[in-house]
Amino acid sequence: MEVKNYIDGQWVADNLKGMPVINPANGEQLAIVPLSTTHEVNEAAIAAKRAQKQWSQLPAPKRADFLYEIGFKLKEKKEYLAQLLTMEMGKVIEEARGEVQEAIDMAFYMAGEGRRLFGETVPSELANKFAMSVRAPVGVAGIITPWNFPIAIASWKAFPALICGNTVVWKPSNESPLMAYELGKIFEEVGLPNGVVNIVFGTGPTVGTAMVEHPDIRIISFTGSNATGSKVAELGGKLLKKVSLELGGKNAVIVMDDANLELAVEGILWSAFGTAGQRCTACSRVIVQKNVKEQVIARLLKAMDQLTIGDGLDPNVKVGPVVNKAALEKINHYVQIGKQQGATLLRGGKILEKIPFDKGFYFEPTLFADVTPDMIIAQEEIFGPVVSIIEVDSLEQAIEVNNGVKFGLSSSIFSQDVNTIFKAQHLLDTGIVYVNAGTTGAEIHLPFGGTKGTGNGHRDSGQAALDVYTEWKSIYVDFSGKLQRAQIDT
Ligand code: UN1
Repeated sequence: MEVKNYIDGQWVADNLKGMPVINPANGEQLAIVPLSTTHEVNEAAIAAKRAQKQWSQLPAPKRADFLYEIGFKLKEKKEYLAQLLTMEMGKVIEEARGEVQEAIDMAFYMAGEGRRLFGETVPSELANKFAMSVRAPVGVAGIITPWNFPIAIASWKAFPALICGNTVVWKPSNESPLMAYELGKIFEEVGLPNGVVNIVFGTGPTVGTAMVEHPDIRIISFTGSNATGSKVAELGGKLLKKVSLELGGKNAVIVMDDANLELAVEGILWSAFGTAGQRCTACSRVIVQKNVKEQVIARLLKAMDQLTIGDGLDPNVKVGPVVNKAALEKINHYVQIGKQQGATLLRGGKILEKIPFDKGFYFEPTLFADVTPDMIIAQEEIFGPVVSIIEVDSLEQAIEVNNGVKFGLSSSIFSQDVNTIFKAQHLLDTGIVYVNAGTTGAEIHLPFGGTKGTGNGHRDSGQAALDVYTEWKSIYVDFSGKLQRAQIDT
């Protein structure tokens, strides 16, 4: 398969260098992805700018019609897309289906916004004067999406951008270009006008930077690493662009003495080892109250021993490969640091190198105990199937440990006590809090994002996404027939 750029309604990739796309489960080459230059970014931005005039003038319910059609197509192709998604980035097929469903949900949710996009009407302080606010598109939106949720996160960004009247230049990750390619084909099939969405494949330093620098791209929405995110913010900030960032996490499940331990362990397992731990929302710390620590560990180990590792296309497999060799090495590096700093390795901790794992990128589900809150493995994002057990005495201490990291994406507490639960949800400093569920599983109609180092105050998803892709316009209509001076002639 040869993946091409989609610019102004044409599939193009002439004279561009290509890069192989590898199935992380078995090392097979799936496709070649073009490595575009600033030239392609410029072409895409010009096309998007040209298309934006007409697109924004189309009534929002008509823009919504395209999103409904996109949703129907995604539904029709759900199984095909899910299989391809598993092949290109490794998550197990059940989760891949869930991810495509997330994109379907977002298409229909944002299509519904076509008949809402609420602004405000307020009384004016002056007689015979009308005051209201409406949402106006920002213009051309540049979206930069990661490989771990290649179709869901693209939908979180592109669909609200479109319904709000923006056009899009999209740089997908080089690790997961096939979802972008397929989504591009869907845009074409539903007859989205040329230039409304443009897809440019390539590297962050070249394509990403050119997007942030391009004068016609007025907003950048980025999901990815903190290192890249802060570069985007720096450059975008200097150019006075709107920049929406969704970065790392160091998410914890808190298990209190009174928790349903069976449920807690299920929640930990699902949120720690789902997508092989490569979610921003993955649980990588278990903060457990002293009295139940040994029980939690024993149950976790038993459950971990039953996890089948392998190619995610096999429906019995629960943990797939990680995305590539560099990811394997990074995870391994953190495991070595954990050991050096005195954490006790209870399970896993190794790269799987023997047949049938030798051609892919597999890391054993890993559990550390005796981890203290300040250890590197309890502070930095590992982005792999590695969990650390941290013991605490009280709820207060649990919250302190939870909040004592630079990130603030997701947190979770297992308890049966209403006071404990409400106190925790109030004090946990994260953008998402789960009660009696793991740290993953966000639904598309609530804001998604986090505090502190997880971002810069913006949110994907829900109504909050509309704030990213619109400017507020306040409109005053004076029908008094005379000059009325606000704050003076009252
Ligand atoms: C991510 O972790 O990068 O809540 C996105 C979840 C998914 C989305 C995760 N719905 O885990």
